[in-house]
Amino acid sequence: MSHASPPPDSDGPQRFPVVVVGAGPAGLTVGNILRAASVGCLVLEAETREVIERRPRAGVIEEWAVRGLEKRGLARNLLDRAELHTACEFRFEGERYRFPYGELTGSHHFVYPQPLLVTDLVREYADVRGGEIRFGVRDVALHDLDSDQPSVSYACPETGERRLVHCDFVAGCDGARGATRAALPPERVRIARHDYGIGWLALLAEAPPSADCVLFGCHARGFAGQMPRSPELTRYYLQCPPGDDPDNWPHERVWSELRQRLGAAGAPPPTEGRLIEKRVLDMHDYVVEPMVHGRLHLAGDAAHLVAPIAAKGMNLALHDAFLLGDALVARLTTGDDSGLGGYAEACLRRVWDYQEFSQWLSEVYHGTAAGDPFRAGTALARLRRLFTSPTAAAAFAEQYLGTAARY
Ligand code: RFL
Repeated sequence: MSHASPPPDSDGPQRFPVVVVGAGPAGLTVGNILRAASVGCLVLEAETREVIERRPRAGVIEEWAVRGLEKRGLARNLLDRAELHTACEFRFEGERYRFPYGELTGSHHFVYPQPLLVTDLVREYADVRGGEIRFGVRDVALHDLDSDQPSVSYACPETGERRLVHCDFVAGCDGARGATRAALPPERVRIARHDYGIGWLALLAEAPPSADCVLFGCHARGFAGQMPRSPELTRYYLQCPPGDDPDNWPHERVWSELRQRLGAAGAPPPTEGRLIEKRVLDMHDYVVEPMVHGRLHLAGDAAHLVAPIAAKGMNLALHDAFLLGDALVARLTTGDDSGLGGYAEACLRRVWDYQEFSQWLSEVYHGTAAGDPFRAGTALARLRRLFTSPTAAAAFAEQYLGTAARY
């Protein structure tokens, strides 16, 4: 079996040991791990390179994930430029409560915008490690996944002609709206889904953060969050009805709600700035089980979505990618199948743990605004417990940072 990438050939069928569908954090990390072991790999991406390098999304990366990137030579810029966060602040009942998770766990969060990470990963994959990548592909289709000779076809962006690529394995890393999940036979797949019945208006403001850490405002008007992204850029969230129209949220209304929901004694109000992103996210989670069908292995949002309530999605995507990349290398270089055999189970333990934490945290964030005095009472009890019980605080910190010794 050849592990080298074949020369680009625009016409006839091609062969790569691995085809990765999707150039997000998961797909590019898998690709980089494969290339570091000289395993041939083709990444197929629906968007252009410019689009994937600019798409704003996540920012909070857990320390174990950064160490995983570092171990694979993928964290140089991140370690130079990311901000380290060691605390967050809850605001409720008009007061501010700082939660020093760094002191409780000895671990911290890295704040590094997802587009910068994707830019680093695509440069390393394509320009340094010589990985093949095709941007702008259309209509990706997977074939013969339960044979040992699967293939992937796609429409070429320039000519519209269909191209066929033979491979040994397909990595489905094409996110929540991709094509690979649909290739799982419906009778063999279980999709567990949870809808929160809540929307979040996700905002990016050209303004410095009003505090040096993440803020969670648990308010009777609804949740508000502040996530610093850089000295000039801040992400804000405002709870809103699911399916709300972002046009219902003009500049004045956004800043007025942020001031009220994040307001607390002695706290400076949020610094206003131009809103460069404004979209409504309907909060939902799903988990696809199994994550594997024949020669197809799903990773990241293609396999499981966690609403951004606890900032976990990209971390899970990286966790999957580390396991899948290493397992494919072992299989393709030494014939060792054990990593692939245990892949889904090893991913899903952390996935379900993070899902449960997101649900717990959702009630903390949204319970006070549920219009139900009972839920408001229990949400406030959960919040107060974090600041009165060291045991509860330690457990929260462990879940927030993903530092449990075992999942
Ligand atoms: P991605 O990043 O969606 O990448 C998938 C790639 O596949 C391409 N694609 C296709 N390519 C070929 N053919 C097709 N048919 C294709 N369909 C799609 C897409 O163009 C894309 O390039 O998935 P991946 O790699 O699994 O990574 C997942 C993360 O992006 C996601 O979980 C996070 O962004 C979630 N998330 C956060 N996660 C964190 O860990 N920390 C955070 O602070 C955090 N903040 C967030 C977030 C997600 C957000 N949104 C937009 C839901 C904040 C927000 C607002």
